Amino acid sequence: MLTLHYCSNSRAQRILWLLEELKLQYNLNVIKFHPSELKSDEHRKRHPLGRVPVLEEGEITIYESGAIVEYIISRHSNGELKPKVTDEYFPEYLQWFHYCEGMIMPPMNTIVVHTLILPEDRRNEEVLRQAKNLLTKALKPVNQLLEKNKYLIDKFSGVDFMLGHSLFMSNKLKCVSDEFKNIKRYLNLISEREAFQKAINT
Ligand SMILES: N[C@@H](CCC(=O)N[C@@H](CS)C(=O)NCC(=O)O)C(=O)O
Repeated sequence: MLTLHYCSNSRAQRILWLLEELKLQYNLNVIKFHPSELKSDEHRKRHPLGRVPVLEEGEITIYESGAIVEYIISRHSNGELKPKVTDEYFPEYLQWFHYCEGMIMPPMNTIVVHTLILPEDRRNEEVLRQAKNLLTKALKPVNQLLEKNKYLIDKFSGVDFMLGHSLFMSNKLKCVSDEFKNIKRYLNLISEREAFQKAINT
């Protein structure tokens, strides 16, 4: 049985969304987004940094949201949600899958730190301005991509759980300007999915 260690409003939503789309059976362990639970000895045994998401299956414990998405798709999706290596969309799949943690999340993390996490007297306006600027630049090619594609690659795929969710988080932080019309259209599209709604409302 799969067990997902989960916090609301976090990257763990990516995994819950995927489990729901695939209609898999799973246990959900909801953890409070607070050091008392995330940094507990119990949770640090699963993730040495005390973070989410973490997935367990039998003796296997795996963290890093991208690795978890790949693991579930490889072992539990019956060939769905990922192009074959010989498929023309395979390179695009890899690129946009990794663009999420590589290009979107670093400035997003800085924005979260300097708007929500640090006490007000330690927030830095200049650092925040640079991070917002960087995020806007990183979103531009995604907006262009969505000019030609309904989903992030030709079909609904693992990229949507990763990059798609990071677009949702960016928008929630009010970092997707109205000029990114294709991203807004895409966010409306994924919002119609029942599995996505379940993930963002848990
Ligand atoms: N690259 C990791 C990032 C994991 C991560 O930073 N998760 C955040 C929630 S979105 C967390 O657990 N933060 C708690 C903390 O930093 O104490 C992944 O994709 O899984």
